[in-house]
Amino acid sequence: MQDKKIYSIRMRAAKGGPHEKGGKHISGGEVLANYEDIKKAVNTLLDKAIMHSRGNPDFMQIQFEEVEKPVQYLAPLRIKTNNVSSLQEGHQRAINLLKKCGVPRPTIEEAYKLMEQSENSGMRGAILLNVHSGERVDNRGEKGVRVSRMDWDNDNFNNWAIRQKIPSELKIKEAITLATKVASHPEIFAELCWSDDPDYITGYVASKKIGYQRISKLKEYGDERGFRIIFVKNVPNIDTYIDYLEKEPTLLYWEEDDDTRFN
Ligand code: PML
Ligand code: MG
Repeated sequence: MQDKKIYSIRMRAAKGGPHEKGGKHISGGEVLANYEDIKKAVNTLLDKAIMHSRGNPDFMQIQFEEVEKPVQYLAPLRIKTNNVSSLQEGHQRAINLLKKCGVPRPTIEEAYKLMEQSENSGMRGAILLNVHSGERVDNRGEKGVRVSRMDWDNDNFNNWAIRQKIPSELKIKEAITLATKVASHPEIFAELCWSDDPDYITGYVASKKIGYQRISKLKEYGDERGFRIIFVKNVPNIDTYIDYLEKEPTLLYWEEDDDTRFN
């Protein structure tokens, strides 16, 4: 893939009209592909959105564009699954992991307050929180920041998944790809995420320090509220984060030798 042009293919789907006209977010997706794989990528994204547990979309946009910046290649974060037996235990585990990443307790409380206050069931992107003050810093409102332009070759992911004894599911591939990109920014402390899909209750806390720590229960079945909170260091220009998260083309690549799993 290295010598060829690479294209970013992105999809967003909503119900009740486009997102910007108040439609409910149904699905979003990202693929990086060679020119000859664009058709396959479009189909993958179409499939993802067309039969979704959040509902059938009546708006969908799939776009592609050439990626001009050089691609950064990253090894996937090491992975651990934390099996918990209740929602409360799940969140306690998440809080402890965030503390391990250096997020102060008051900031974690601010993050939870923000999520509790949110009536929004259709947040598409991530919230960026200042790790020191607990203040939201992205100014993106309901839209949040969409981490974009990243992917992981299916075969390489499948080999990795077999080795880790993890289901070879697109959802997991996408989540680890995104979390690895986020965590590789030197000034990002941690990420906390759970899905907005009503039939998916596993979430995670991730960082370079703790790896990708899945937590088997972070919400109840049927709940359509999902969140992604990225804890960032205080920097003079927040656009440097946003630019990295949205624009830096990133591909994951796993080699058996750099397998550092510890579960
Ligand atoms: C999402 O669906 O938006 C996020 C899924 C996060 C958890 C994936 C996993 O590790 O099972
Ligand atoms: Mg979703």
